[in-house]
Amino acid sequence: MTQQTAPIAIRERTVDAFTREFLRELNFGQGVDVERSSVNDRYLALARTVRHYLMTRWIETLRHQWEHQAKSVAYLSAEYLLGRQLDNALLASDLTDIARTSVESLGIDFDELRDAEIEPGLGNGGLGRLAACFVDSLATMNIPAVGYGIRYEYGIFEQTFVDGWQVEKADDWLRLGSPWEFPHPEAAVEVGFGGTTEDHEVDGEKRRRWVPAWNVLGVPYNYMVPGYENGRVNTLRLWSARATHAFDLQIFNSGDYEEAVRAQTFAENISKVLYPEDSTPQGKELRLQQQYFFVACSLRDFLDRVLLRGFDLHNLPERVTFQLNDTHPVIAVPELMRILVDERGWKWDEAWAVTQRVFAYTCHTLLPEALEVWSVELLGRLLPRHLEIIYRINEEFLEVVRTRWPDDELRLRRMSIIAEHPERAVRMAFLATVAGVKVNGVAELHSQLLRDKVLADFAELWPDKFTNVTNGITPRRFLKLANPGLSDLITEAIGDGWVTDLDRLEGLLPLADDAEFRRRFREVKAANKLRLVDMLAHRDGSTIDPDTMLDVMVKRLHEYKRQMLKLLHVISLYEQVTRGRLDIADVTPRTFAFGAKAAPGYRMAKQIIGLINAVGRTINDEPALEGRLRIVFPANYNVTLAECLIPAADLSEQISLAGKEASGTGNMKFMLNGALTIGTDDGANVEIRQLVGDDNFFLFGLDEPAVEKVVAAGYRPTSFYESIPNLRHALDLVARGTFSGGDRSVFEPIVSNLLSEDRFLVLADFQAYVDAQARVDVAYADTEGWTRSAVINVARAGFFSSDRSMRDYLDRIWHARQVATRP
Ligand code: 8GP
Repeated sequence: MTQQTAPIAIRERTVDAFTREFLRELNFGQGVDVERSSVNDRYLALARTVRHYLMTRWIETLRHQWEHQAKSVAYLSAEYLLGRQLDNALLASDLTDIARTSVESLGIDFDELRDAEIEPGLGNGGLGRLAACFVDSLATMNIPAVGYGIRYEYGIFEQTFVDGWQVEKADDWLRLGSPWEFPHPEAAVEVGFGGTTEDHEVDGEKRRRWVPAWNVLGVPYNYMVPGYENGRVNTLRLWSARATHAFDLQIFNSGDYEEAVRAQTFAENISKVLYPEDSTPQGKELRLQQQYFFVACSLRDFLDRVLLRGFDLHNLPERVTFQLNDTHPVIAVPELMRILVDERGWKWDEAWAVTQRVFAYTCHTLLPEALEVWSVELLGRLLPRHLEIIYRINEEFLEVVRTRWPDDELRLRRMSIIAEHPERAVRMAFLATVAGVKVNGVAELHSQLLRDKVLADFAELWPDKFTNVTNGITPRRFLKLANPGLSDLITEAIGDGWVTDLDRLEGLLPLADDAEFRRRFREVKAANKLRLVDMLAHRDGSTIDPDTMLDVMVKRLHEYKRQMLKLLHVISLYEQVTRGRLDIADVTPRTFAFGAKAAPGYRMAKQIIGLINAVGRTINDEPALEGRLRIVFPANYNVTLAECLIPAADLSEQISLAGKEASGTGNMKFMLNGALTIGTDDGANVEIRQLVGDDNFFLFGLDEPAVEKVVAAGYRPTSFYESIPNLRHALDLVARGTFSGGDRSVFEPIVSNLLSEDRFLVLADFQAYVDAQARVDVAYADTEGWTRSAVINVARAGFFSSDRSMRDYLDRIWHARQVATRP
């Protein structure tokens, strides 16, 4: 090879140089001049300018990675909920001020350009946003890593409300072009589907092979993942599906245009749209296609392009860990076995020994219905060779179980990777557990429940396989970017080291007792509320009163998260005030904010959205409540809205039924931004409360063992309905059609579900919740005490940095090392 040329040096970091570059992009990239450019032209030019500054670092990082061949992390995730890129790229490259001055010197509104970006919503909720925080931390911590996923043409649907009901619109996020992606069609990878398997001979040895019936191409699109001011830019590689042949010219010439492009449409459907499901798998063929498509491309990419030519794959475990983000990528396990055994001619045991050491599995749920299974029929049809391999893995695994527990048929059936009922199906979580070098839950309680319940048999067999890594969030996006006011205040007090070492927030603890600091802390909160008022007015035309307590519940709409519990509390307040049983003067003025998307096929969740909006209309129109109680429910909750809402919040609602929320990460974002939590003993709430102490957290409700007991004893929701008058009155209001123009049928499914089944014990926890809210009111009335608690929350939030999560993954699972990339 000839001597490598150094990448073009980093451009001058001056306003003039930036302006020249920006104008060049506008002129030569967009073909317009400043005067005639649209906002989108300007946004694209700005984004490309910033991109240029990062480019050198990206090339350097890739070169460094290639030269060192250090142990890497390959994060396999079907979702990355990235949020807007421009702000983050500006922050990472420390160009925000230069860019602003430059653009404004041309008479262009900088903030308008920042707002022009359509966020890439390539994820549903917690799981996808976690992946985005993790890649940010990996880059910031100088860890050689690559994120692999799918470039969905349509991300999570755009939520709109029509008469208060959710109506979904396609999220055409690429319609104006994305300046952040780098397509590499020349590096496309071919992936097979369907067909048959057969024996054949290679050098006199019998081997199995797969003869797929059809193929698609995976085209990689690279995205920069800039570390925070550290000169490193990692890569996120998302795959887009294309047909191997654009269309059949002969059929086209014969006039059957639709048929001629059928194969193309069929192939491109694979990466067309993100499944909008959160916490339930959708057993759709297309989804399995998506999963296999992206992991097959990613493995191929890593083995053929990232590794040096001639790399001895026996050493793969020293070179990479493929981290499986939930079960979506688990089909990578039989795929690697297929590559090693069928394509490379390895002995089964040899291949399994390597495979078992390169995968690790993160589980993100506790809901049994969320554990993915694929019917044997479907898997065998789409991936026949993989099914054979899974059978063999299972056979050998069951042998291990049999040896350990002879004559325990029941256990064998419980642990088999293949379920027999209601249909023969592959349990992907079990496959991941058998193949993974480690299995982790995402918060202490969750990991404990995985060990004790969901995967108890496996934990008994392999206790050392199980570990915990509590989730985290990136302080770059969720404090530095989202809350500049608080960031500045913190930096003034303790310096700016917290941005990459969040534990330093502890330094704020003494300031909780400093009246002047608390005053300024409140000033920041008040300013953030005004910013939110502005945003909501612009975005939805809705108004909120910034002088009220902002009480926020934002997350996916799911019964286990219990938006209904909060709503019943609001309805109850309304009922008591309008019936004259409660003096409005005694009610703490509050704005109740909701943000939530429901899976399009989840009827109860959509009903609940309808009810929140209906109650909102009624309450917000009630003159007696003006300035005292108000509901806001901005449509289409996403990362961008979160970045504005969370910094303005006073109270964070984390009220899932104990034992159901694996971790939660919103809870951490609120804490970091100085909101107090009202929450159950669930997920990472447990750890938040341990860190801030009982005085700075509003705990309520049944804990997990108590929930188990109530359920085991035969839970009767009506007993709570009958014995708690305020609960009865609130539910009766809904039942009588108060919020549906007198029509009782509209919300009847909600009422009857709560009274008959109430799977998530809303009624059982109602009184405890109301009591806790009363404690919130008392605490809030003491402004200084409240602020003190808020400061303590921020000061204790260091543990929840995703940098800490990465350190835990490194120590407990990956054993990769940080490497310096700076030349
Ligand atoms: C979510 C969990 O519900 C949430 O508690 C956690 O914070 C987040 O993952 C990140 O760990 N789980 C899912 O989104 C999930 O299970 N999605 C579907 C695959 C089932």
